[in-house]
Parts: sequence; structure tokens; C-alpha cells
Amino acid sequence: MAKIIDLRSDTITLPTPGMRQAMAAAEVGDDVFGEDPTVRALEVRTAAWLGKEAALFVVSGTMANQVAVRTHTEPGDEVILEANAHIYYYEGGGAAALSGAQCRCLPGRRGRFSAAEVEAVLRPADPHFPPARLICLENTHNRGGGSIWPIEQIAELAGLARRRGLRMHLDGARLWNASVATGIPEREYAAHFDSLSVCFSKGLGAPVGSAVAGTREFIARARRFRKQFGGGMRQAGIIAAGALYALEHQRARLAEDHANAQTLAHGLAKLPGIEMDPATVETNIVCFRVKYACAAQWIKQLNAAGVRLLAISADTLRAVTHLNVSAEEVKLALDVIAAQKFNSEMLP
Ligand code: TLP
Repeated sequence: MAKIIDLRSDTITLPTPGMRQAMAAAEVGDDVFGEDPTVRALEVRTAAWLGKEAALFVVSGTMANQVAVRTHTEPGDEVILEANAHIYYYEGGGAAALSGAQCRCLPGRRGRFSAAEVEAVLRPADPHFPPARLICLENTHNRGGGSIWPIEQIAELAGLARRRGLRMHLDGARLWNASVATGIPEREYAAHFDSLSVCFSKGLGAPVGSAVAGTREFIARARRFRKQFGGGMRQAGIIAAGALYALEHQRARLAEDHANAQTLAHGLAKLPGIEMDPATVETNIVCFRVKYACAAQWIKQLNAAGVRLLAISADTLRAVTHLNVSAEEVKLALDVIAAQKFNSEMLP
């Protein structure tokens, strides 16, 4: 069988030879005792990169977000976010289960919403109402198709949050992509937030690991919740070394993923049966609607032909470009997609 071209997610990326070497050579210690020098180095480097006082290494983006939500809130507090936000949509009900938070979902446009829309749902202090505590944004926005938040719009939301006594958290799993695409450094985005999460294990290509960053005080409290959630790790320097390597050596190449996503989007836009506006593709995520046959049938048929995509709704597919897919393979994937036969009789 021909080589499989796996565009399901940038989470499937494999460690590079240089990364494996760095991991094998990592100095380690017991990180729960604060004795792992490589974890420490990664936390210090990440905090500096993001312009925050401190950072905490965690196993996943989900844990980074959920530790942050728990650190900001008490049970019964309201968290305002967009209806397709990863924190709400894809984290197993974590905000409710782990923090007892009530999520107030706003409808977004490709994941984005305005300060006026938040203001419209804020309620006065009154025993009837849960106190609104936290606003969460996602940049880039996954289900928004890798969309980037304009920094002016973030600044407006941060201004509102300050005036109304709310905190701001950024799910920055793919903040690197936003920064590489816009040229706006991560720290400039981060400056508008009290806390943010970042992932080393998506486009950057590390096998495991994310971080949450914020003030020293915030991170000290977050460290307790990481332990409570079972996320205290021991000789974690082995994986932290991969993350550190990813940050130092594999960030700039994200521009290649963005260029490959453009090739894919423009190619898809020409195919019958696909609804795709390439202007909506801003980073490495390409979401498109299929007209004939449901998304699940497309997935099945493409899988058999060696191209893997993800169905993110009944009629929408997602392709993500990454480290392990070359420009050549993206063109090959397009040929495979173009060769498929679908018709409206296949609709359920
Ligand atoms: N997203 C995954 C799936 O969970 C959908 C993917 O394939 O894109 N924030 C954002 C914006 C994410 O996209 C993800 C992962 C996470 C957080 C969670 O990261 P992990 O998978 O490390 O828990």
C-alpha cells in the first residue's frame, strides 16, 4: 500500500533525530521535589519567551487549560468563552468536573467575538447570578479553522476585563502559529492575558508537553492544582528536553506548514463537491464543507486511498499541515482527493 498521508492533526508529529538526541542526553531529577534541571530550564525559557514571570510544565494542553481555569475560579463562578472553544468543546467537561465552573458560551465568527458581545452578557452583582470571573480566548482557534485573533480585538477585550474585574486566559496551544503568521511576538499577545497555555506537542513537534504561564503567584497556586489533578511528574526532564528543542529549533519552520495549507486550500477550492474559501485559511488548519456524501463517508473512502483527514461535523472535514507532511505530499493528497467519486445518493 502507498504511503499514508496523515493530515488529521499536528498532534501526530514525530520527534526529529536532533530532538531525540537532546532527550536522551537530558539531565533529570525529581520534578515534584523541584529538582529536575531540564524542566526548570524549560519553565524559565517559556516564561521569558511569553513575557510572564513564571511557567509550569504540564503533560497536555488540556491539563494546562484546566489547571488555569481551576486556578482562576471557585466552584459556581462563570467562565465566558466561545461555543467552539477547545476548553468547552473538547476537554471532556473538565471545567464543570474539575472546577465546578459554569461556562457561558458566546456564538463566535470563526471562534472570535467582540468586547461588546461579552459586555452584553455581563450581569450585575446579585445573589441570583454566578459571578463572571474569567474570559477565555483561543489563538489560533482550532474549530475556527486556525483563525487568528486581531490583536486590537484582544486589547479591547482585555480593557473590558480590567474595567469589570474579570481575568483573561488564552488557550495558546497554537499561539506559535499565530505569531509566525503575523510577525507579532508571542509575548505581545500574552501581555493582554493573566494566564496562557501553550503546547509543544502540536506544530512544534515535541512528543509530549504543554505549559501554563502567568504571575509567580498564579503559577504557585497552579502548581498545587497540577498535583491535585495527578499531573506532578518525576524525571520529566526527558520530555521537557524535547519541548525545549522544539521551541528553539522547530518554531520558525511553521511558515512551511502555513504555505502548505495555502496550497491545499487553493487546490481544494477548485474541486467539485467541496466548499472552500482559501481566504479563510490563516495558518496550518484547513476546514472545508463537503456537499456530496457526509463527512464520515469521505473519511472512510479517503482512508482507503491513503489520505487521513478528520471529520469535525456531519459535513465538515479538517486537514492540518505539519512537520511530517512535505509540500510534495500535500500535492499528492490533493490528487487523491480529486480522484474520489462522490455523489448526492451517498448522503444519509
Ligand atoms: N486539539 C486536538 C484535539 O483535541 C481536537 C487537535 O487535534 O487539534 N487547545 C487547543 C486549541 C487544541 O487544539 C488542543 C488539542 C488542546 C488545547 C489540547 O491539547 P492536548 O491534546 O495536548 O490535551
